[in-house]
This record gives sequence, C-alpha cells and structure tokens, in this order.
Amino acid sequence: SEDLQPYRTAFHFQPLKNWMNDPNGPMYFNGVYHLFYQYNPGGPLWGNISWGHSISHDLVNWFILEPALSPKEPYDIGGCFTGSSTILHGSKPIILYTAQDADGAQVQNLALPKNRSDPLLKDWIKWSGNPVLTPVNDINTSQFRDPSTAWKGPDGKWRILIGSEIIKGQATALLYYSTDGFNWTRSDKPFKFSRETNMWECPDFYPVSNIGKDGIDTSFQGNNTMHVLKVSFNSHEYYVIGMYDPQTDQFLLATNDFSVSNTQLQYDYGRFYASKSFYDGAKKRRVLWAWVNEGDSPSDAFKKGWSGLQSFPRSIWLSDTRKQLVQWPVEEIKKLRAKQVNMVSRELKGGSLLEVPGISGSQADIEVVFSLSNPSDAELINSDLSDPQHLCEQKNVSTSGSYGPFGVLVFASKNLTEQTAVFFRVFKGPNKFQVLMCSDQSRSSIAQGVDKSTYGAFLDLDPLHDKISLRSLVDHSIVESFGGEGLACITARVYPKLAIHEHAKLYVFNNGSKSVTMLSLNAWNMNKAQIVPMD
Ligand code: DQQ
Repeated sequence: SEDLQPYRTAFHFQPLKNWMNDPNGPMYFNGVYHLFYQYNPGGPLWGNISWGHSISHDLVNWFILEPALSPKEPYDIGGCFTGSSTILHGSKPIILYTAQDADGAQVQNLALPKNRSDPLLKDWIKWSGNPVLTPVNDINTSQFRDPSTAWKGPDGKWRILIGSEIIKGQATALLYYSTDGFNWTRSDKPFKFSRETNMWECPDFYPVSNIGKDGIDTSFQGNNTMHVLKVSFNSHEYYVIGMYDPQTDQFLLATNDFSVSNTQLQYDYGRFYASKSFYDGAKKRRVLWAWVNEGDSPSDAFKKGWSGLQSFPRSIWLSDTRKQLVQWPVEEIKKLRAKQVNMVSRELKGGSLLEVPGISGSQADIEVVFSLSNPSDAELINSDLSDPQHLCEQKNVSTSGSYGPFGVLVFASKNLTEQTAVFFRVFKGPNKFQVLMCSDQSRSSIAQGVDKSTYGAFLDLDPLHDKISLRSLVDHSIVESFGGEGLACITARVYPKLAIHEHAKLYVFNNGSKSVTMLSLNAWNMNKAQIVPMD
C-alpha cells in the first residue's frame, strides 16, 4: 500500500521493483521513445546487470517491456553494462554496450533489433561478431567502458568515444572509427585526456546550436554549432564546450578544462550521474536523462524492494552566453499538472513564511520568481571563487543574511520539524554579484542513517537586471530544482518520516534581513504518470 512505500515516485521513472542505475541507449525511433537502463532483475542492489527496457509516446507515461539484454554469453556473462544506441543511416538502430566477459575483462558488444518493423523493438539479438572490441595493448581490462552514440564525419566514417584510463592517472576518452558501425578501429590519438581527474565513465559528445534552443542530430555537420563533451567522474557530470573539427577530430575548448572543482561546469550540482542525451527529431530537441541514486542504506533498499530513479527528462541547449548549457524539464510534464495555485506579486519582508495552500509538498511542480530592489546592499564575500557547496553548508536555511536565504520549503511537516529548503542568497564579490542557489537537506528527515548532504551552485545572473527564478519538481523522495530558468540544476534525494503524502506542505519564505519581491508563484499538484508493464 501507499503508506509502506512513501518514497516511490509519481512521475520520475522507476521500474516496478529492483535495482536500476544508468540510463542506456535512449532514442526516438519510428514514433517511439526508448529508454533502456542498467537493471538487476533479481533484487534491489547492483548485480546481474541487464538492460531494462521501457517505451513511451510522450516521455511521461511508460510501458515496461522485458529486459532487452541479459548476461548470457561468454562475452557478457559478467553483466551487460552501459552503452548507447545509434540509428545508422536514419533507419537501422544498433546498440553498443560494455560487458564483463567470462574472464572479468571489459569488452564492447553490439546488438540489433530482431525485427526492425516491430514498433516497440521488443527483441534484441546480440551480433554474431561479438565481442566487437577487447582491451588490447595498453588498455586496462577493468577500465574500458561506456561507448557513446556514434556520429558520422565528412569522410563517411562513424566515430565513437569509450571511457578509459590508459596511463595510470590519465583519464581518457578513446576514439574509434568504423565504416559500417560493426567493425571498429582505434584512432592513434585519444580524443581527449586529463591528468586532473579520475577515470571517465559514460562520455557523451554532441553538437549544440549557437542560434537558439533547437537540438541537433549527433552527426550534424554545418555552421553555427559548438560541441559538448560530457564525462562522468567523482559522482558528477562534468562538461566542456568547444569547437570540433570533424576533418581532424580536434576539439578546441572554449570553456575551462575538466577539473574536480565545484565551480567547474556540471549538469547538476546534486545527485545526478551517468547521464546520456539523445536527439529527438520529432520535437527538434536534445533530451537528457540521468541516474539519480539513493541516499538511504542497503537495508532500506531491501525494505523498499527497489533502488534508483531516472531524472525527469530535460531539454538541453546552449545558453545565449555560449559559456554554459541550459536545462529544462521537457514540456510534456505539463500533461500531469492538476490543481493550480497562483500567488500574485507581493513583498516578502525579512522573516516571512507563507504556506502555499492546497499544494502538496510531496508531489508538485513549483515555479517562483523573485527580484531584489537594491542588490548593492548584498553581503560581501571576499572571493569570486568560493566553493558554492561549501557556502551552502556554512550558511544553512536558518542563517539569516541580507539578501537571502529566500526560496521554498518542500517536504515540510507540521511545525517544520522536517523541511527541505531550496533557496538563494545574493553576495557582492570583488568583481561581480554572486547568486548562490542551495538545496539544503540537513533537516529533510528525522531518520538517522540517510544522506542529508547540502548542495550548492552559482547562477550566472546579474541581480541588478535579472529576475531570480526557481522551478522545483517535488516527487516523494526527490526534488529536482532549476535555478535561473535552467542555468543551474540541483537534484536531491530525501526520506522524510513525517512529511509524507498529505502531511507534506509547501511554503515560500524569506529569512534574510532585506525584503525581496516575489513577482509570481505558480504551483501545481501533479497527477501520477502511468508506468506499467506492457499487457
Ligand atoms: N555503471 C555501469 C558502467 C558505468 C557505470 C555499470 C557508471 O558501465 O561505467 O553498471 O555508473
């Protein structure tokens, strides 16, 4: 019953039970969205890794099919790990996936639909030529994984990236070429490497338009584009933006190179890992998925019978500044919006706390917009390079500043014993204003033994001219927040004991000494998505 499962989500994808991690091979093909994922059919912890498979017509409601790939052959018996799909010549989908073979080595394999005219692509056949790539020469057998979606160059050859660590301490994205998508040879130069980080998992490489929000096909060649390289390490999704030359396969960075800094560009500054994007030709957009793992314990996993969520799919595009990406929940989410509450513009004096009546604090979509009358009254910080997560930890929701903290309390119980606070603070640094966004989970649950880390990010906004907006998707044990219309995202997991179901309230607050203007607040209770087995 509901009460035994207060943490199951209403509109964030999860299987009916068991373990799920990375999204795999997402694609749009013949009118159908496919989502595959690392899945353990046998239990709520990682193991027996298979490719779960679900399909959708709207990225909101899903039919769960039988797993597409299961570890059975000598070349994948240790688990069918992460991989990507590519639609060759616009009509022939293939999957490239990593597996652990009978000797425990990581190899790359290929699978294709048994019947391409089955609209659901239910059955997948492993290619007779598997394994496609084995860890030969200088490649470490335990560090060779996660092939990317292939893109085609002007020479007609397909290219993929694979995460590796060739020389100890040197994270590498290996580059491979193929004329047919089946037979691959390694480039004599790695695509990119770094000595600053741990090994790279799940590389993703794609073009973004520098003239608007439309997504572009991974193989697109033409003007007005930049390229994004994303890699996964240190439990986060780091990316760089640059100019890619498909003639030489050189990638010239226009942003800082990869580092472990909390100010380095990241898709999300909370819990969000092993992401994958795909081009959705139906709506001309690039869509991003990521695994949002649990912050509770393995024994909690057995109690719940499941572990792991997918983020709500996001559209992703290059910001006007061309210095970062912008992300926003796909528009289809609006289908689930039910009762709406709207609050008109008002001043929120220091110390304000306002309940948003009639809106659930555990299953809602919330949009709120603030502005400041006189940002030059903001508190000073003495460096523009402070660590945002550290600032949010130091100055939690109860620490009053001048501008901020102001924002929302979600998953708030009676008397606010439990509360998850998503808020802003504005500072004056030596050279510019700093708008800090925090997701403070420190009081999210009276339970012990669940993670309550606080997360933080800076928003590239100028509070003299820009409004400060927040969108939060609240869904039972997850809050996914978008600051500055998607300039910075923070996803957190929470496990309240009191603030569950109808006991969870929503508030807007200002705990700074200065007044802020709340220009608008729109919140919706959300209906439950249909996520059901097929037949
Ligand atoms: N998860 C997969 C690997 C990948 C890692 C195994 C990232 O292929 O590197 O489940 O979370």
